[in-house]
Amino acid sequence: MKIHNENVLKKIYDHLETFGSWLILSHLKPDGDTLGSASALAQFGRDAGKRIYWGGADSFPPSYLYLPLSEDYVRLSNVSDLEIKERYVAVVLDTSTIDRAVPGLNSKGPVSPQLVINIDHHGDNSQYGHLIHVDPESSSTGEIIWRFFRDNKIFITKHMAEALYTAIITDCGKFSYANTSETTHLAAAHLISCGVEPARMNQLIFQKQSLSALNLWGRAFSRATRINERCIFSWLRIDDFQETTADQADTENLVSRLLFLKNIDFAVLFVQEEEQVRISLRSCGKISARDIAQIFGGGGHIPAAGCTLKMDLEMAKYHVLEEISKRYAVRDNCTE
Ligand SMILES: [Mn+2]
Repeated sequence: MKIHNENVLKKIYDHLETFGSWLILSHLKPDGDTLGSASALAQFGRDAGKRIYWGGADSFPPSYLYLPLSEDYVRLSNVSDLEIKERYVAVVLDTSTIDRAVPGLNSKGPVSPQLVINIDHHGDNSQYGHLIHVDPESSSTGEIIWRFFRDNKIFITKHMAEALYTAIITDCGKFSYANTSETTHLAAAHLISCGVEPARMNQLIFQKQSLSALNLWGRAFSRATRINERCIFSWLRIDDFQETTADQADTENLVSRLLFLKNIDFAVLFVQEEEQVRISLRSCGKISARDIAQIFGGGGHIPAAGCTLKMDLEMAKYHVLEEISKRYAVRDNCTE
């Protein structure tokens, strides 16, 4: 289904204009897309004379500190932490469900937002908020914000362009994932015309791995095991992080790297945390990563999804791998 978004983006602009204060929210475990989109929107708001607040439930990942206005980001346990007394709008970016944002958005207290705008590209977005724009055909929320600027004839400065470029290239795997479209490339081309230098951005975003992270990845790679001919999995224990002095953020993109293997179209990474296991799923074949994640209470996109299980590592592996094997068995029986 093709959703016609242009009018919604104009409506969002009109509503934003009526507020003097904006609270921009990024999702839990913030990634390049939610942060890059927020940085670009925050810059636009600030330049338009708005009072800008920017925050999220988790701390700001150090690797994205180059993003403009990152110094304004505040870690929030509740929207009311900021005690914003004036009328304000909350814009939630790249966040599929309200519980991945910041608690308190739905409250009706004196420091609650008057309007909640939900801008996202996750197909399983739960449609929360008063003004909703969900476009699963966009590679990234950054691509949607780029369209928002373009459709509303907003001038994109070099710094805004760098933030949007960050959002787009991190979510489309440098234009390599199935979500990459003609529009993704058009957006990137336009951002380059606004001053983005691709080689410099690549260096800022991707050429920054620490030796600790490299050692951690090495452990995951050395354990990589096939589930069947087309699926592969690996895992990391809490000890691995301690022994390599890597941290949880160092697992970003690791699971996608497992898909580089020949003839592999599904990859799973299990990361043990205190009392739970975080599971990242990636697919470039016919099995939906999101379908598997949803069985275990998670979500995401068809090619990239995740879930968290409150159990030990071995049990988590057992349950998730069994589900994947079942899916492949059913598919193979149907099609071959
Ligand atoms: Mn995204």
